[in-house]
Amino acid sequence: MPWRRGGRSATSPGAAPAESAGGRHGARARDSLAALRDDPTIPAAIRAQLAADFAEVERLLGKLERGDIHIAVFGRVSVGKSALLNALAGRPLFEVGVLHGTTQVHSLADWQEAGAGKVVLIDTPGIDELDGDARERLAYEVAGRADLVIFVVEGDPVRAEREALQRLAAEQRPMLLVLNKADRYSADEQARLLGQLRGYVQGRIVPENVLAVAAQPPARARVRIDPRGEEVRTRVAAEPQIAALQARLLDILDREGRTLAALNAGLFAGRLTDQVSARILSLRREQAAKVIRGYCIAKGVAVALNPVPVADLVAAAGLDVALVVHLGRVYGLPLSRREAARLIATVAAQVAALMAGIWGIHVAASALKVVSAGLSTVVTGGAQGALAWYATLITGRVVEHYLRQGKSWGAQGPKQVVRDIVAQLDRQSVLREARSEILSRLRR
Ligand SMILES: Nc1nc2c(ncn2[C@@H]2O[C@H](COP(=O)(O)OP(=O)(O)O)[C@@H](O)[C@H]2O)c(=O)[nH]1
Ligand SMILES: [Mg+2]
Repeated sequence: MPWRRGGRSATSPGAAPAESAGGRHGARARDSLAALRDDPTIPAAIRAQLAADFAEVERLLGKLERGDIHIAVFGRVSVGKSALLNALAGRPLFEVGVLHGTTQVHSLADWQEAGAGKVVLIDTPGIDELDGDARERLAYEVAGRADLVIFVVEGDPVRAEREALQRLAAEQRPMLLVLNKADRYSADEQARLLGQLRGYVQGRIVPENVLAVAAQPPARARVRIDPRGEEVRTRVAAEPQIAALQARLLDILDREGRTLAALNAGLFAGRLTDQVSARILSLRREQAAKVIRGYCIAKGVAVALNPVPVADLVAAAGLDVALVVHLGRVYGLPLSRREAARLIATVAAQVAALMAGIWGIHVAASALKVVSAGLSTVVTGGAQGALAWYATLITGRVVEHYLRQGKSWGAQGPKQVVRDIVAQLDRQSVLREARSEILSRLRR
């Protein structure tokens, strides 16, 4: 007879779910998922790149809405994962004894209680059927979906099992560790094995969640004497011994079911948020690099055509409100022209201090050095243009840094930011690239 959830009115969702921990967590998880789904600042390109994850967002929202709980079994091939799910379901939903199992999902409608969702059982292939990489992917995939993982072993865990246990526990996935085929062990052996398993997962799985079961004990032979006095042998299917696991699962589902589902959805939303922000950042970096380069070229060519005294170069290169406003848009932090002008004044002061003050002459000399023979106006202009390019690049990168920190210079202040960025840039190669780019444009 399949076991059922429910029967405890205190946990029925009608009983002020918003007040319960599960309800609160659920609401928070729903909010973060909905925020991801509806965020208008996530570019379409990123939504397309992460299409599968955004589909998962929809799925999880529906699942939270219904209150479904997903339980997955996990473990080596032939430990009895499918048999255990069948025993829990009370009917043969999953094929037992197949060597190359696949991931299979069955919903248990008859676990349904009024208002609460389904319990969904997920069977997985054995982890040692696959090569190492695939095993890892699978571990991640299963763990990423299930609200609760039942890790099944049939004895001392082998290396592959220990690795998978560690990995799943590291993902903070709620987990039960089940020793199956208990019928093969004496009471003493069982106690010893359970002790070992509990020690092994100490700090990761609480002792109550490490249990012994017999999902499909072998049929027993029964000998009967018939009326003629002859022995008749029959095989009697043995009942699964899973009462302890059922009780534990019911308890977990009743008390924490909604919290588990919310935790799972929350973990997913957190991971996806991180991924989305990483991608947005790299997309913005790419766009910003293009914008800055565009301004470097424009500025470099303009200065090359109208060479200015070196002293004016910084001002000419630095006072570029348009660049700053443009970068603000790339980073989704719009800047007014006035704000941009103030920002530029700050940056220009620092860049000027570095360029004109300490090594202004040195930079100018190195920019000019290569072209010392037969200086034509165009070539001199090219060298000056290269300096303007260099200053624009520094300005752009510094402003980008400021924007990335959410319009802040951070603890070190603008001076240090400018110094760091100047130190990151390979001056000679920037000047070389600038010169050749400018000259090629001038020749055109
Ligand atoms: N002795 C014993 N055998 C079991 C038990 N549970 C499952 N088996 C057997 O173990 C084998 C593998 O079971 P299966 O559920 O297909 O394992 P899976 O690969 O982990 O899904 C089958 O032959 C089952 O009959 C159990 O509790 N005791
Ligand atoms: Mg199986």
